[in-house]
Amino acid sequence: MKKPIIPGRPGGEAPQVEEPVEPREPLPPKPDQRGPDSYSPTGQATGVPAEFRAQRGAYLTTAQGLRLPDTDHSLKAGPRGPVLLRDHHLREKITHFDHERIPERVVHARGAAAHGVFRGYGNAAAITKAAFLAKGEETPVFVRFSTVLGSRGSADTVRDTRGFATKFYTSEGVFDLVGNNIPVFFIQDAIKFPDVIHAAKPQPDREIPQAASAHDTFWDFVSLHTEATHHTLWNMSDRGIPRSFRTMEGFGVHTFRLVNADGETSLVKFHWKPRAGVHSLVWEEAQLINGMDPDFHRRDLADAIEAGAFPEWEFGVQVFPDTPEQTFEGIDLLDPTKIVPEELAPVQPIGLLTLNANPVNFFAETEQVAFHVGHLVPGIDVTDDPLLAGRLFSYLDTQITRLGGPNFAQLPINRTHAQVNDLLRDGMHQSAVHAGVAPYRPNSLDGGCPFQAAGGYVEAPVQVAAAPRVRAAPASFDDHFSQPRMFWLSLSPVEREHVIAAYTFELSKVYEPAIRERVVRVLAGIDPRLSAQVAEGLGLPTPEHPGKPASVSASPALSQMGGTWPNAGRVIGIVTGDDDLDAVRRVRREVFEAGMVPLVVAASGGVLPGGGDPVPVQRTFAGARSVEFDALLMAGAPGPGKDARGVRDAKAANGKAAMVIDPRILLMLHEAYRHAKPLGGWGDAATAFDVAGIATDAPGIVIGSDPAAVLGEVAELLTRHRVWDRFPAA
Ligand code: HDE
Repeated sequence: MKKPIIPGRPGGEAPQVEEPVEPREPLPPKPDQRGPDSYSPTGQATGVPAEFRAQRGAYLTTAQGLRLPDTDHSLKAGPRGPVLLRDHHLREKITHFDHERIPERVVHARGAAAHGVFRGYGNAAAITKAAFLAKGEETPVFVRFSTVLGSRGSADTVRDTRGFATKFYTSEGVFDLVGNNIPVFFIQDAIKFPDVIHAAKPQPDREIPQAASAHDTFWDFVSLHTEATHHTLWNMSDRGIPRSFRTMEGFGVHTFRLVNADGETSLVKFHWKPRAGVHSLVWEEAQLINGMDPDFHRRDLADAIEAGAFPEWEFGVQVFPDTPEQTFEGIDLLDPTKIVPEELAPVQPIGLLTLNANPVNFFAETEQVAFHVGHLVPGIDVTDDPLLAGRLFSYLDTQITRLGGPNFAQLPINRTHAQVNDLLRDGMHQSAVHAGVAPYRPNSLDGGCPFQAAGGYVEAPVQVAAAPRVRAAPASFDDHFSQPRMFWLSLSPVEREHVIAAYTFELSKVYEPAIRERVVRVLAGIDPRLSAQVAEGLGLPTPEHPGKPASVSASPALSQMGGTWPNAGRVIGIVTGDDDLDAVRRVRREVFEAGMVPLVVAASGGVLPGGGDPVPVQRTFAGARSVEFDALLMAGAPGPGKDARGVRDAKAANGKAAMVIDPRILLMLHEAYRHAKPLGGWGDAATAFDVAGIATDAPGIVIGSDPAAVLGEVAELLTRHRVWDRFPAA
């Protein structure tokens, strides 16, 4: 078995208490980390080992490599004297620091990324000639997940759409699939993008709220602009608060056009299907996490990779014939507010993505990576989706401001692994050293090079309709309600309750009654029960339904509930007093062996007393909160810790004179119970549940005498993600 790891170690080796003074080379990256592969700006593999691209040598230098004996004092006229302008080191250090920031992304500013590998299954040859999809072909990838609305430092578990952008470094050039975890979009035409984003971002006067759609301008816009109804409904569903990046689906959203070796075309929609299943937080949990651990998703991704629970997704396509109408079963494939139900066009898996390394440097990689929907490879082409058209312009343009010039493709994380001979020259931060005298075509002075490639990328020669020039959309884009209704009908009763609660919460934050009323009217177009329940929560009259709700069938594939999935990488809290530590040691080992992460929670830190393996305490009663765990195991009934005093820790102030169980642990049990998490225990654990007022025969509570059996049942419950039958829908 692999040596078990509690993820989160900050450096390459554990430091000593004393400051190190013996000069030595920089430490290598941690074993879970990998930088971009070593390529020149012109796509030549350099073979330079990763460590040679980072800082080198044991001694402090300037940027010019000049060794420095002192970086703690500026150069002065005497120890108290004025600082001298000639201090080159001071000026270099401060000037560089002054320019360390670059503009954050205008949307998707908050993100986290990982390296990985994509393996083609080889079954897509009939529809595309893309080389990276060939059987067994392995392509390095870099994947960045993001929220849309928040600034770079905003919290991870806000209600929002998530970005899912993949850079494939293929042998034919870079292919970027810049998708989301929601398969539809707010708008049908890119010209509306500034409108929807201005409405959803913090309001321009007070710049609040941060990273949240629960405010007047967002709801004002989406209620007047009803093509946003479908996407908004997905955001208000559990999809808006994913448990983890690892448990999100990904979607290309637009319809793309694939081309095979014979030049035949088909239309497709791209999907990422997570091996771990699609799972979400519950709203109260998401809100608590935003305070307790605003880096929750980022940490979860890095920890899972460090612990060896590599996140995986199957890459899949829904395939449609490329007909002149570009519709499938009456669904307009150019309308990005529509999906094609998987029951009508199954998702066919064509490859596997595995994320297996964390970046070495956030700024160099995650911040500087530049995706672009126009980064295509032979065999993959775009369609006339008007939303996609605007993106083809925007992604190139935005990098010029964000990354300071037109040479961003030369940044190490963006370098292609295919040879580059592009006739683009000069510009800010040029890092290729171009030779020759004829950067133009045709030329004879450079021997005619570069030559146009006969087998190179050709846009599919699709017939463009002869049509008058208009600012208009096709009539089929006017249907804004049938698919939201399909989504609503596809959700399980518990998921529908979550949707009702989400709309009610968000609208309760809207100041203007007219906007609330307008939204509730829009909801009536989806479903009368939805609008009536939200209206009730807001104290508004039940709106009239504008007509009969669209007659549509459910698409069961849209529900997140009802299956079982692997529980690898899930986090189990083992709460212990000081009794039966052998059982704690054994269970901790078994959690590791089951591929999950055990975190021991005890009254105070350090290492658990007694013989056997040294078991470090990862969380104290004061420091832990239920939201860090997917399930809790109670090793007995821990009495109050020494710091269980309201003056020290407000969580301990429960107002009761006699404390039998530590009040922080009772709070933890209450929260985990409310959040439908599996709970288990042995020894005296039943007492803890009794004191917490939790019935031990409630669904998802496992009490037994054999810790291994309790763990087994809890692990089994985790394969269904949560104990949804604890709170059944009416
Ligand atoms: Fe984006 N989007 N977008 N978007 N988008 C950006 O590009 C834009 C849209 C998506 O991790 C920006 O480099 C326009 C749909 C992701 O770096 C910018 C329109 C989908 C990311 C931009 C859309 C996306 C971005 C900001 C309407 C899902 C993060 C910084 C036509 C299919 C990529 C940047 C990363 C980022 C423009 C709509 C996904 C400004 C104009 C639809 C995942 O170029």
